[in-house]
Amino acid sequence: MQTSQFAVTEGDFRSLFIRDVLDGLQQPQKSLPSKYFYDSQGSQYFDQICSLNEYYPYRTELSMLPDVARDLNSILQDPWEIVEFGAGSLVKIRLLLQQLDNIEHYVPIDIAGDHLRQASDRLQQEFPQLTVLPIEADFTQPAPLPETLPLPKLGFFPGSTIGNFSPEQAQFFLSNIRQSLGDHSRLLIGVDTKKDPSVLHNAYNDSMGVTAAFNRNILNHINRICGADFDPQAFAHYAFYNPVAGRIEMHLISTLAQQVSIDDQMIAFSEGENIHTENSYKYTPDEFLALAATSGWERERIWLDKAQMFSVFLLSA
Ligand code: AVI
Repeated sequence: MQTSQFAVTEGDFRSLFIRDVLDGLQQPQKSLPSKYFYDSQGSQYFDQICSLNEYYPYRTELSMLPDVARDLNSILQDPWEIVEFGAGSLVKIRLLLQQLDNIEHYVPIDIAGDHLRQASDRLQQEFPQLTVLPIEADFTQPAPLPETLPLPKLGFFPGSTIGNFSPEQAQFFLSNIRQSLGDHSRLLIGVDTKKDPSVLHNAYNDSMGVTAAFNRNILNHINRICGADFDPQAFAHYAFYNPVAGRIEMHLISTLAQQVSIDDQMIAFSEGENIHTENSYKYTPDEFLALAATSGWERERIWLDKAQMFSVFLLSA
């Protein structure tokens, strides 16, 4: 297996992290970038969220992928390369690779380099005819793909991670990957649908409190990397569906007046003040197609599960 890295150094990562955190916490509406949920503890919490009954997106998309892959196999007749953005543990790609005959290279991109390389080694052993080329990089940042990948490309972006971007960020991301995947490319993307707000509410307010722990863990991550002294227990998890914006919002609410030190700066919180930690946008199929069209992607196919809980789109450049 060849590997390729566009990784930032540990020092760069720490300074960018501190800058992002202070930028967000010095605004009148305090906020934190949701990408900082995912240290190794946060990734474990997210895996637990995916196994919860209330959190329908993961299992619904997983149950759809074998049918999607069967249909895709008749569409992708020539040799292709798959590029997955934010590939994580490489679980979903297996469901595609088991059915797709014409994939020559698989390029998983993820910021968690060690985890990515281990998962890629395992995948390479399972699919010896495939060339696995992991890239350690922040997939949200525009980056050219290696020139050694000459075939037409299928981008893969499952899990409705697109919902964690604002519509403007989503448009920017979709335009960037349209450019890096090139003409004649396609994109297979999973998108959570609009639905009964109580179903959405329960998915982000699970009865076991895993989502609450996931939300608070961002403060542990900041403590460790930025040398801050947050007490996560002094913040309450608060998540709700905002029907006007069409998104779940997650917040952390300070349960008392307190001061937190972060890299020699003091940040004050009043009792009840909130930090906005995540948005998770939900789209009707038409809304999402309109957004994709503004980034140069056209509809080729849509799959919806029976209850229309989740959608998967095949878009073409
Ligand atoms: C990764 N992302 C699509 C998840 C979501 O549903 O927006 C993150 C998450 N946040 C709370 N629960 C899950």
